Amino acid sequence: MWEDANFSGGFISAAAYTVANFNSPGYSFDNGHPINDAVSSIWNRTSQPLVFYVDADWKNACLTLQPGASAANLVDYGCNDALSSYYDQNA
Ligand SMILES: [Ca+2]
Repeated sequence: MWEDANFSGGFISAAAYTVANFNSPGYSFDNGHPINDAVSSIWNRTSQPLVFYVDADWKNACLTLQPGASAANLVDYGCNDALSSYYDQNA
């Protein structure tokens, strides 16, 4: 996940397939900025479909990314600088 559109700016490689709340210790971009309400582009490099949510605890789904799929600009999905959790759809 990146802080800016087109896979640029601060970056975090999220190891877990499920994160309930981005507003948690350790969830910062590599530039130190918090990721909560700040993600602008995503590439799903896992082998599972991931659902991304505007609120913590998997509330208010915004988009689903299949394995290998990406979203270059979350403005296109209506949830730029808004994501707070994600979930492995097959979990
Ligand atoms: Ca952003």
